[in-house]
Amino acid sequence: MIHKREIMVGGGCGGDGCVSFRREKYIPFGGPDGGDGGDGGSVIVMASPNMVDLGLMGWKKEFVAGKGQRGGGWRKRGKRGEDLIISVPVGTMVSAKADSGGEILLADLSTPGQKVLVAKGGRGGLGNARFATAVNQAPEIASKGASGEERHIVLELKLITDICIVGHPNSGKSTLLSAISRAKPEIADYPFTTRQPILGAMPDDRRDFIVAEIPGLVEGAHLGKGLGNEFLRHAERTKLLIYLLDGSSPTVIDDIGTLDKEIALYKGLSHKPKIVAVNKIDLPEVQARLPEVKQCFAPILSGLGVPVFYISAVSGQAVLELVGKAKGMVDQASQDEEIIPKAQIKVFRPKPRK
Ligand SMILES: Nc1nc2c(ncn2[C@@H]2O[C@H](COP(=O)(O)OP(=O)(O)OP(=O)(O)O)[C@@H](O)[C@H]2O)c(=O)[nH]1
Ligand SMILES: [Mg+2]
Repeated sequence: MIHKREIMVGGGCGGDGCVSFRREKYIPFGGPDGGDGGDGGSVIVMASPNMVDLGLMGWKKEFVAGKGQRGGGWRKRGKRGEDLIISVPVGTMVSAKADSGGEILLADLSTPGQKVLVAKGGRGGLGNARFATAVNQAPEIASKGASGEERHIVLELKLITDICIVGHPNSGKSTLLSAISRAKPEIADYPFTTRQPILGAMPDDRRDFIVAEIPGLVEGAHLGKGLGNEFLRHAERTKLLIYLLDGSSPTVIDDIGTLDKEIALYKGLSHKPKIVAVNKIDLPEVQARLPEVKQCFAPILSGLGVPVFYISAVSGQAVLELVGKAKGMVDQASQDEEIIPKAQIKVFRPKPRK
């Protein structure tokens, strides 16, 4: 899965203006009638619901929109150049690289169909008809079409989800995702089966909730270990985190600490609402240790206001209760977001270069 791409975009050149004179029988000195050139097309980046990966836009590095056509006689204006639309997944942040090396956010394409113009086409040149004056009634000049804007653009995908399941490798994230959503991820008894984020839609009467599983986190993930923080970026814009713990892990009590540390160390994740789910309680050895685990977790988690569920993703035990709570917390988080408006993102719209 490709999360970040850098591309060059260029607006199309404007078409040149035309030098032409009206020549008709019985109309001597018909005058200048050269038309203007058409404007160049622009490059537009658009969020498409059918895209899930920036890799799907191909490996082209340069995207240039169509040129405007030359003007013609009879004051005919040249045809406008075709716009070039680049489709990207919903959740793509579009920035322009500044000369200083920094990045300026142009748009956060968070809804399907949302567009941003990233390189404007050049204006068409003027035909000689425009240059006629009382003193110069037969100008033989026309202007050239302007070149289009050129920019270095950075596209970064950060998935927008309602729920994100995080956990150590093999804890049962894919099994839980397939139990609660329509996704059919690969499930296997070895770590790192899932190597890229997987999205699933969880149906509900009102709307589908979008659930994601990100690959297993190991200690040091925020520093890039294991499959690393490459994927934690996709948890940045979720409304709820489900910490999924493997109940059969001999270190289940410590596991929650290491998992939480990785999440807390990654920017912007520590304040997210969370639910803890201890998985695989269908196994007899997990059942045997359950009272001890509960005794340990209950006081800490209730003190923090974090709900905890003891579930089996395989048998479905307590999964419905977990889902009910998760949906409620997502709704609450959405309402809170509406009350506290998001920090205003400054959108720069630089003027095209002359
Ligand atoms: N007994 C039991 N086994 C489970 C349960 N949930 C998952 N498993 C098993 O645990 C193993 C790992 O499950 P996955 O769903 O692939 O785990 P994962 O967390 O997605 O693993 P990675 O993608 O490799 O990080 C598989 O053999 C599953 O069958 C459960 O509730 N009970
Ligand atoms: Mg998996």
